[in-house]
Amino acid sequence: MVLSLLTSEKSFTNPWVGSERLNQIGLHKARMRLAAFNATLRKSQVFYRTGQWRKQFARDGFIMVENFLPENDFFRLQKEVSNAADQARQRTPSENSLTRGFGAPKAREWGIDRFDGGTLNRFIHTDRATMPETLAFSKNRKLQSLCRTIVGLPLRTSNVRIYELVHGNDEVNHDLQKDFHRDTFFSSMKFWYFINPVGIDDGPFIYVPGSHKLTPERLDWEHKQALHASKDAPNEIKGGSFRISPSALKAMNLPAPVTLTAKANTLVMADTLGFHRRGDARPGTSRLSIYSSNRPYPFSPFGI
Ligand SMILES: O=C(O)CCC(=O)C(=O)O
Ligand SMILES: [Fe+2]
Repeated sequence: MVLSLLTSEKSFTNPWVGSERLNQIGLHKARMRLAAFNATLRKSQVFYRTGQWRKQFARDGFIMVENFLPENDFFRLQKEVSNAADQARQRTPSENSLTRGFGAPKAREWGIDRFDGGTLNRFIHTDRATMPETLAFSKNRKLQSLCRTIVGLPLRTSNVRIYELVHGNDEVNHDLQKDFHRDTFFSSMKFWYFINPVGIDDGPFIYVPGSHKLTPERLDWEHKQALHASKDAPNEIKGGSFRISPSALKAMNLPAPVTLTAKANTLVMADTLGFHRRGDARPGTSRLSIYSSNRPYPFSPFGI
């Protein structure tokens, strides 16, 4: 249906999104521009007082807020989240996966396991009865207002989850999230609030500052990708989460990527329209966080 052009559909297997003729005349760029315009309208409706972070986010496409919670609150939360992760591990020990690409979610009694190549993602549901600290965190006012600033939409409390990531061996089964990419054609938000420190061996988040902006170079690159994807391209490209090589990044006049190693009690929030990846890691290391994302309807001007 032609109307799929006005949805968040990103896959070039869709006959309209992936139409070669329409992409030749700039369809993909037009969708990106229209979505960016709507995101700007949404953000202009936000009156929360997060000035410093708003400016940084607008400039870089990400923010990193250290000492996010007061120390005592953090320690209580850390205890609760670590317990939840330990319990999940006891009930379902983490395994290795040799299946290539993105795996299907597997339901567990405590949440969901899903593999990216050899990397295990565990999402643990917030149990209202036994996880009061996690619940309080998902309703945190500073967190809520930061989300509104960034995507111009509120954070859904029910979508906030405990997230433990366990790195596999990339030489055995490659994790596609460890290649530079942007998630989709419009701005969306992801955050990780780190419960434990993330060192250089733990696969820290890596982001190219300023790469969320639709510069002429970027739009030109997007156009070329879209043309390729609308032809006979491999599934990875047709999927619409375009990947980019380090040399192509340099050619776009973008600054060097920054590796966001983090102390515990640090919030990292990013617009995943910018180029990013999961850092390389020593197999078996893990990252424990509270996580959420908001991928809004891209063509709505209203930030309700
Ligand atoms: O886990 C990470 O550090 C980033 C993974 C990623 O690319 C994403 O969640 O969009
Ligand atoms: Fe991503």
